[in-house]
Amino acid sequence: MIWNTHKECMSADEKHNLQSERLRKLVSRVYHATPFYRRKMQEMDITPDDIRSIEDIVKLPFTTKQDFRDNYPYGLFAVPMSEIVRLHASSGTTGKPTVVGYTRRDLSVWSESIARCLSAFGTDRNDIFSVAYGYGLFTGGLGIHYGIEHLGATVIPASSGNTGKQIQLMHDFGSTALACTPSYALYIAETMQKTGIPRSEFRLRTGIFGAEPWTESMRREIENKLGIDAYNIYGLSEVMGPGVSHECACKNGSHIVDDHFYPEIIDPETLKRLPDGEQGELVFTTLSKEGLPLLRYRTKDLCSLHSEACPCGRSSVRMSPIAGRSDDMLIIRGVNVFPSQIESVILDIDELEAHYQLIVERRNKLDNLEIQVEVKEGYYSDEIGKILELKKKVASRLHSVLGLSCDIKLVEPNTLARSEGKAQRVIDKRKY
Ligand code: DLL
Repeated sequence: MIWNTHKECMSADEKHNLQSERLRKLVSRVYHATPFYRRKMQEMDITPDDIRSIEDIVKLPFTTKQDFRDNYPYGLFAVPMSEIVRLHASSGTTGKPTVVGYTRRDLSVWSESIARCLSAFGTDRNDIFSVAYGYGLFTGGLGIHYGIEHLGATVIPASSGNTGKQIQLMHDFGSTALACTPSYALYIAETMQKTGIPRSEFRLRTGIFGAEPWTESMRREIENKLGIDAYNIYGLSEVMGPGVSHECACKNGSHIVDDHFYPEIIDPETLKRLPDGEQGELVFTTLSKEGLPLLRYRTKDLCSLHSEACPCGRSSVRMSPIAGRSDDMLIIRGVNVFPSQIESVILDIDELEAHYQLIVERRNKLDNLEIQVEVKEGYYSDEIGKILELKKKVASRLHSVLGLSCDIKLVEPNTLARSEGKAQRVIDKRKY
């Protein structure tokens, strides 16, 4: 089913007019309400009058995660705090998180976008959704939650973790849809098989998976193991959260909600816009957001855009699956991790050397991050108690910064391989 036929199946002309009008209003709004953008536009010698149609978007400045850091926490907001009704946050490149704020109207656009996704997945008000994305500062749980309510379906706010209980809830409450990261879905599937409860006692039909990259082979594995139809949902906190794009029954790329989020692909080196079909860095302009409107936000996600007609009838531009990132961000169990965050924790601990290595692998279907770090001469001890104590300290500091537990392996001084060029800090052994 199509949730909003008028908006999702617009003709190219109608879409062009709507996007152009929204862009004009947006630029005028940020110019007057956000000193950061006014300054950037003045530096480029442009005013809102230079922006007449959506094609003029290439004249506008880019926004990056660094800009969030420089304006932490609320410097990019375009409304007074009295208009902001919700905050979320995601990982920044160092200690400080990226803070995002929503007005009441932003939340309603968000719910509308999610309702469009869920309809495209073939779910409706008769469905019962288990939401096993994390609730809290992460946008996954609450974002999808309110979209499900907007659809009129039933939501079970299970949040992530406690897999045995997840399975019991899905079984007893008759969940027909599961929303979580694809890697967690695989783990749930395996645990489900171990419980011995026959598949016929579950009503699960649909999976809503995203927040991390996954491949067709992973989709097949999840679909076979859980006996469901699995769909991709994409999004990022800065732009809104989940629901920026979604697959439809054709599973041939993800439709971008492009009346609200205008996509471009650029070459990450030259910053020049690339034509449809070419892979590059995905950039979004939030055409209607009030709280935190963004001009040309560089997502660092690599993919391509496609605007040929889709048999489902939606006329929105589609994006290919994310092929990688143009920065070093890792996604571990759905949590975004920058190696620089780990480095700054290590450098802050007196007993540790700045020599470390991160090893990411999938154990038992779940991502595992092992941090190997050298202990300074003089602090390394044969006494098990002392080493355990240091390990506990490192683990707890890292947990508070990353929001993720990881395995810490303290090693003797001068044992990690030294590199003669770029240090290879990250060994990612996962196969998607
Ligand atoms: O992960 C929002 C989300 C929640 C999307 C639940 C889907 C489902 P952030 O924590 O800000 O927001 O992380 C955003 O995650 O730039 C991508 O690199 C990656 N990502 C998100 N969805 C997908 C996906 C949420 N479907 C970052 N495929 C993005 C591949 C994804 N990567």
